[in-house]
Amino acid sequence: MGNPKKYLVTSALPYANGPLHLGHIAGAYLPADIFVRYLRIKKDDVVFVCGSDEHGAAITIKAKKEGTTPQKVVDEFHELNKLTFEKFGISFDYYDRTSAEHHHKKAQDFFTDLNNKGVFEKQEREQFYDEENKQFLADRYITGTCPKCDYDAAYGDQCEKCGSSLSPTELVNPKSTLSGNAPILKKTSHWYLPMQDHEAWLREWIESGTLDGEQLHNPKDWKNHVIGQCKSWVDGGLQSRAMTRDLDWGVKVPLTDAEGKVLYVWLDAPIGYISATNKWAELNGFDGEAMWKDKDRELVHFIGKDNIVFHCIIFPILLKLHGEYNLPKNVPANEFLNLEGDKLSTSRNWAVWLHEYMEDFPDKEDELRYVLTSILPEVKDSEFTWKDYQARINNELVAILGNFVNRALVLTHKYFEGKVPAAGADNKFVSEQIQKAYKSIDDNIKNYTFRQALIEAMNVARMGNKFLADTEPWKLIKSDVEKTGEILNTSLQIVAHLAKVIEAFLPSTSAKIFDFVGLDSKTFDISVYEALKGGSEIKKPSLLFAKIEDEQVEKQMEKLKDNKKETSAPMIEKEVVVKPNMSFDDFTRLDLKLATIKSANKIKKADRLLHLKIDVAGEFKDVVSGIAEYYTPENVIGRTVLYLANLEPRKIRGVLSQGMILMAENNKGELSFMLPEKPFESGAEVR
Ligand code: B3M
Ligand code: ZN
Repeated sequence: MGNPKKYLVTSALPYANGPLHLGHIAGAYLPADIFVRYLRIKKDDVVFVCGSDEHGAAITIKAKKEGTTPQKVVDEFHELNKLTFEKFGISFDYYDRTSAEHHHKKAQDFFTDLNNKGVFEKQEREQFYDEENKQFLADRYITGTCPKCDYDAAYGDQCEKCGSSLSPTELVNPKSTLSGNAPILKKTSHWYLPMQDHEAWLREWIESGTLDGEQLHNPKDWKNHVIGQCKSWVDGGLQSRAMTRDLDWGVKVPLTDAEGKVLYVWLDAPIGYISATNKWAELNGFDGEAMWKDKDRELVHFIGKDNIVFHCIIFPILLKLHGEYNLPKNVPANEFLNLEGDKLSTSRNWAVWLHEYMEDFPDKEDELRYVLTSILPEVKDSEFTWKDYQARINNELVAILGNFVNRALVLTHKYFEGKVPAAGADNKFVSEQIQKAYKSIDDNIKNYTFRQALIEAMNVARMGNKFLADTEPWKLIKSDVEKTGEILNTSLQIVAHLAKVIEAFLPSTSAKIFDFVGLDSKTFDISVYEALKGGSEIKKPSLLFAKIEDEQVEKQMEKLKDNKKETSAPMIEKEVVVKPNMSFDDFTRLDLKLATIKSANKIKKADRLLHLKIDVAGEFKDVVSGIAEYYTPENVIGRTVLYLANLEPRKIRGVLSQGMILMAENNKGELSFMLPEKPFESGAEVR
């Protein structure tokens, strides 16, 4: 097995502003988990850390939108995501959170260290500012059209479509996500990282894997699309980038002349990897800092492609400037996972949420791990569909893996009372195939080609099925019991090794099979073909997988469609219904009253409109109201309603509409009247 190798593996810290969907899982978590589980099986020395990213505009915008505090948002989603990862079997050694005090301290120390080294330039520059909200607009507070790919919902620091790293002033048609207004420019001071000073060594490190004459990695081991992205940024010229922000949520800049400023979230979050390692180390009696500095420990970042610039350019610059810390040995970023023919989108709710999956399909985490691993977007975008989910489970997990294990075990019970029959001589081919499978799984996992690794593992089950089909022990039993026993012995050895080859991919299933055959995965020796000795007992198996029925996937597809929000431009400001404050004086200008609907009539050729006559303390008014899709005239006559009396009168379809009936509208666009809690006379004031 060789000397244990040392690894430090990270998965991107998910923003604690929402739940996890399958795109996240296929990007940065499942591949990392397979990799780590596999290294642990090989008895390598590996530490696997992650945590919630709890700072930045992703969080504060969400809090504003929900009318709550950033702390409440991160508390909710940190807990939910941590639990969901656990249920799904993502085996982090430590799941941290960046709001933790130890992280704030680490991030501040890191910043102070760099600042003392003089690496930042404090500069006063003009930045976008929302006058209505009195706030500087960085990162997700500003959107506009990406100057590189024309995507119309690029953020101020990054375009998530093409991955470009941007500064707000590069956006075409910039708009504040708070007010929707075009921003103005206003001066503010920040600490800038002159990234352009680092182009030369970055280019060398990316293209040849060398730094200061030392070979740190082989660029051939990196994915082409990762190197391609990095090269094009460096070739395009790097720019100085602000490492601080004018915000009140985040890690405070530890300087006296930095009142009201926090660290840029993309400075703070990657340092979270170090904080998490240190916390884990502290709890387990190790030295986390030493691990980050140990030249023999390989640092591997699993991320989605939209995070490449931060992990391959910005964080390496910071690590190198800090000194001593290792640079990543590899950053095997994945591309994007699409869903049922469309891009995954949180704002349009076009996603399969992992916590909902775990509720709808309890204990079926291995089924999802299998399907996702089979379609990981390793080198190009890929697609999840419920039909494919069903087909892969029914045709592969049930028909191949489950079927083989079940047949081998059931036949052993039927013919040999559940005892492993004696081995024959002729199993060289099978034993060679098993060793070949171990070898190619090893090659593929180390190459981050997990899809192929899983195919190689499943080939062991395929071989088992073919072996049974070729030898037909259910027929042979009638004429040759001894030979039948030998066939089942071979089949059971395949079952045992099958448990091992699938272990990193399907941990629960692997554990079940090990339990059936009475072996311990921890002491299992892959080099020994005869894993099961003749005469040893095996358990009666239960079924490993159940078929997924049509109704189950139809239900999921309906759920997706029902929950989909139609928005023409999937921009964040569609979600952000945050209106600027108004003065009390402004509020008192609203003349709000209760009114009673006396008559209602449809308006010709206007499907949405009703012409209402309302009684306001004995006075009759005409109002044209857009409620006809939800209410018939009969349904509204006699209702008491909330009425805005002093809206400028307006002629609508020939009727002079005097004011407006106020309705509540939910996010599906459904309407509801707002009725007084007790019967009140019309004309009562609403304040
Ligand atoms: N939270 C971005 C994301 O969730 C960010 C990753 C941080 S990794 C240090 O896509
Ligand atoms: Zn772009």
